[in-house]
Amino acid sequence: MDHAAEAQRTDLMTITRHVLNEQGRHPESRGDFTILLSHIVLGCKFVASAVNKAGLAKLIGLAGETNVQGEEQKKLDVLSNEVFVKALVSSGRTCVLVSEENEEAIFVDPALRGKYCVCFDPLDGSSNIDCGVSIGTIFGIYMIKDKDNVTLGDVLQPGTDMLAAGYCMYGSSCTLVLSTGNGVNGFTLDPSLGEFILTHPNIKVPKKGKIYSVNEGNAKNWDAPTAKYVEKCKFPQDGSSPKSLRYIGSMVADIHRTLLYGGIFLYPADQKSPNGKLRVLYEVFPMSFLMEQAGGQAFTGKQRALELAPTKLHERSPIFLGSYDDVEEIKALYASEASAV
Ligand code: FDP
Repeated sequence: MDHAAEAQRTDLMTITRHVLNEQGRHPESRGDFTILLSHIVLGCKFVASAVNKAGLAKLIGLAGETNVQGEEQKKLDVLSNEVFVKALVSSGRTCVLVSEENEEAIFVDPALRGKYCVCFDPLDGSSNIDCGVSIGTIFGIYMIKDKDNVTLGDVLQPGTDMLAAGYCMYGSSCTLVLSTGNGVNGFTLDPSLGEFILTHPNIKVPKKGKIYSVNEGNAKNWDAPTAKYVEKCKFPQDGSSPKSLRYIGSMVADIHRTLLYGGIFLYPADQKSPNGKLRVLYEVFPMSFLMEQAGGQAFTGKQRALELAPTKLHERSPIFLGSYDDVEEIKALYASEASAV
């Protein structure tokens, strides 16, 4: 019997144990973050179970409402949002919440307030729900600046102020990827234990990838650097092989693949959407934080994505993120266009 392998199988690193270990790096910490995270994990487990049962329980389909972006809202979106808002408020550790599904920020009742702010998209990739494609929850966590004067400014902080970010992907397995600012770790839900177990320690995105990921249906409206970059992916002039195209159209799934296999994910600006499509607070920032923590980069076409200073809750931004070298290439194309004008 291989005793070393056996010991590993029986010494399970759950997500709570991992975060408690991380807490050791901050001797002043009193466990508030661990409690907050355990409520997020509960929300993820609930949504994972609802997604698995969706077809059976008739949860898929329209709920007859539209969300703040004017998109059709699905029943699963509504349910997931309710679950996360309740889980976050009841943690007693949050103060301001921003959800993709709520036009206004939620200011937690003072009696239940804690020091954290959470921006989240409870169920991203909703157009994929009805056909069973992977979808996910994305979240970013900040600290309030002044507990006696809580304002919208607490959630309109630049991404560089983020304390932690993560996503949970509801796919062929349920995977939670988390960074608390000290690298990126992936945990897979063991349904028999009901626990997320560390399965992808210290994720590093390959320095250069072989995949590009973009909605090419928008190509006619792209700006010149994006169009040139995608052309280079398909017809490289340096003797390298063309890149493969993979686009799921569900940000969590496309970013998860990019983190593990490398490459680049692009949702650029175009003539129809000058600010791109993806939302800064609960899509661009958390994913950029994770990508940087994994050794990659995230760029808006103008600047490092995490340095954006959002002024509106549901603000959008173009985004290019992934392997370090691949993002360098698109940065160079934007820089040469800027120097040409
Ligand atoms: P969805 O509209 O299905 O909710 O911002 C949401 C998002 O999906 C992302 O998950 C995804 O990356 C992107 O939009 C897909 O947009 P396109 O359909 O325009 O490619």
